[in-house]
Amino acid sequence: MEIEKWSDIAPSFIKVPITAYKYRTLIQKWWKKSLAYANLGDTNIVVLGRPSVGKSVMMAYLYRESNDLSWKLPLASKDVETGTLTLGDWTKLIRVVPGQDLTKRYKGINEAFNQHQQLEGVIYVANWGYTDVWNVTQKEQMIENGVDNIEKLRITNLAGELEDFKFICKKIQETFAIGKAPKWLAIVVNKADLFFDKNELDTAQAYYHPKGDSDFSKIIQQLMEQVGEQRLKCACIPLCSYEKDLEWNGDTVKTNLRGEENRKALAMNFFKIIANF
Ligand SMILES: Nc1nc2c(ncn2[C@@H]2O[C@H](COP(=O)(O)OP(=O)(O)OP(=O)(O)O)[C@@H](O)[C@H]2O)c(=O)[nH]1
Ligand SMILES: [Mg+2]
Repeated sequence: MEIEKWSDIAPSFIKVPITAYKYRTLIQKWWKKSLAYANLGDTNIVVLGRPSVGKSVMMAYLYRESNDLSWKLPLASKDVETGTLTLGDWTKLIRVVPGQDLTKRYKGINEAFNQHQQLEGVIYVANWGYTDVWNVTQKEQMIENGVDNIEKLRITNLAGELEDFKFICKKIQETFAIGKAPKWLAIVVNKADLFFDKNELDTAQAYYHPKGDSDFSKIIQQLMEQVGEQRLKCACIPLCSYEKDLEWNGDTVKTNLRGEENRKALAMNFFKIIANF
């Protein structure tokens, strides 16, 4: 379903201006509903990904909470975070599974995939290797072990992401065997502000593309072969939830989104794809 080049989504790179308001009404309909009943309900959409890839910040952005002046960046999540999003006449219950706390992580994954009856979609958050490490001691250890610049950090993160994604795909595959399968899988490639360059965006797209030939693409293809391509829709989507430089051992990658309209275009593209699954 996804044909657009990532660099064609953002106004900065395209020659003909897109209809900026094309999806306006669609966006207006997304909001966070009262959490009053949320903790009781079954998960419709589960958000997964390694620690610090930006899951909580992404949800705050999609809920438009992060626009609030009093909003602060969250710390590492200690528990599953529940929210709801409404689009038109449907409301979806979304649960974000924390990356760091292994017990809570496995519990969250197990609940969404094995216990709940209403799982429709899986959002796997990735970020092209631009992941910082929450734990200071772990960070120092990595630097000591030679991961001393951002390029090396990216390589380490991408390897970790492959393993993590493989594990999640195995879980998804198992849901098909027990008749609780989700209908779609979205790979959100977050922190696009750190690789917001025409070539790098398109290189990242090729890497995460369901039909590509990267190691990541191959994991998706293997899953599709196992479950049947018609039974699980899949797309990868670039996003920026928050603009921030990435600093690692004195090496810095600057946030470079070149204007708020690019961020909006990415968000609109996200909503368009999710709404059409
Ligand atoms: N440049 C940039 N940084 C981001 C973006 N989104 C998140 N970050 C950074 O990534 C950090 C981690 O984001 P979180 O959303 O807390 O990460 P998480 O995936 O929820 O991590 P866990 O709670 O450990 O599972 C934030 O504190 C920001 O510094 C983004 O779109 N761009
Ligand atoms: Mg979190």
